[in-house]
Amino acid sequence: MGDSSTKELERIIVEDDEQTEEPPMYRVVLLNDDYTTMEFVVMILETVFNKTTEEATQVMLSVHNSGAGTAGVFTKEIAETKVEIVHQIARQNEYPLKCIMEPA
Ligand code: TYC
Repeated sequence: MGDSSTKELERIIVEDDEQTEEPPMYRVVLLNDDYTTMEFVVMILETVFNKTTEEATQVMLSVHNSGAGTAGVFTKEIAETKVEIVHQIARQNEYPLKCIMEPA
């Protein structure tokens, strides 16, 4: 194969890679506090982050014991929406529960 067709193959491969590039992902991290109930955090993890009760309980306990923990990893817009929804439901229920997002 000639040098120019190798270059052409490389160009096609690079172009293909660029077209299939994954979007940047963001981790939504729940923060511990002393006032939000464990039950409420489990409910949030089940309803907003689609976790089973067992998974939700594990994440909640990990946040409770270590200060923070991952609720999930999402594209930017979905992560932003989930953070807003958590804060909105927490506010409505007068809990100080906070979560943040960070590049995954
Ligand atoms: N620390 C809280 C308690 O003892 C429970 C809790 C867990 C709160 C996780 C927030 O993100 C959190 N009631």
